[in-house]
Amino acid sequence: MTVHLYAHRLSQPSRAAEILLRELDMPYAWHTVDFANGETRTDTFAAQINPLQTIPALVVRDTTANAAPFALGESHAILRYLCRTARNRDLAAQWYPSDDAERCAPVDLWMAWHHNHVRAYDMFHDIMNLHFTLPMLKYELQSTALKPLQDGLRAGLATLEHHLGHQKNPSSGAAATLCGGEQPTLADLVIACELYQIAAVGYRFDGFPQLARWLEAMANRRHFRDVSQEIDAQGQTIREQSGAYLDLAGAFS
Ligand SMILES: N[C@@H](CCC(=O)N[C@@H](CS)C(=O)NCC(=O)O)C(=O)O
Repeated sequence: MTVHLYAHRLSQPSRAAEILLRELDMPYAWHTVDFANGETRTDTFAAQINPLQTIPALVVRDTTANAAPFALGESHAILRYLCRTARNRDLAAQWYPSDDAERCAPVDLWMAWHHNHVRAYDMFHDIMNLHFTLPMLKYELQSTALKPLQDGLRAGLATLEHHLGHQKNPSSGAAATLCGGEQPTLADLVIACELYQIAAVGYRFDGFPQLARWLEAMANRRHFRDVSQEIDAQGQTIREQSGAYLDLAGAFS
């Protein structure tokens, strides 16, 4: 049985899936999908990998049996599937306590919340567009394109800050986690991957100290760090070439 991950390191939900595979110590075959150039929109991809035409996508192939491969799209479904099938049950239960309805419910809650309140305000592409394709309109677009997204995300950041401030700190002295446990869960993972995307280009969260500490703790996990190297490099390039025209560091101070 081989798990194949179709993904890209510059895609937030792709990184969440890859980080989890590593955290759960699950072997996997990696396939880079050039989503920016339409590879997910090809007939082959839709027919064989993911009819929803997005990454990440997971395909589990059993080479010993004649069974059709099991294919799955949507990062949240993939993350839950990995936790449900991982050999190391204790480790999987830390990320997604599926046998404990009360502990699992807040993980599901924050995962559901993530798509509408954090992912919806993805600013990375607008920053890239500002920088690469519309150099003469940078200042104007900062206010028309980025400001509404920043304002939308700020409300979500405030919710997270308030929530984290009311979570008990783990006995280890580490940063609080979203669902109150000693270890992060899938909820922490999906939201951290999303926010890290804009941290990579220089956004800081100084006005949200609990959130900043929580994100730093997530970003310092070994697998998170390793899988984030490409987004770090991409973010740095954009940051260096953008000069000071974008107020990234001060936007959430
Ligand atoms: N809700 C989906 C979102 C996936 C998504 O937006 N993936 C982007 C890359 S970050 C993609 O595949 N885009 C290709 C396209 O839209 O053609 C998930 O969580 O998996």
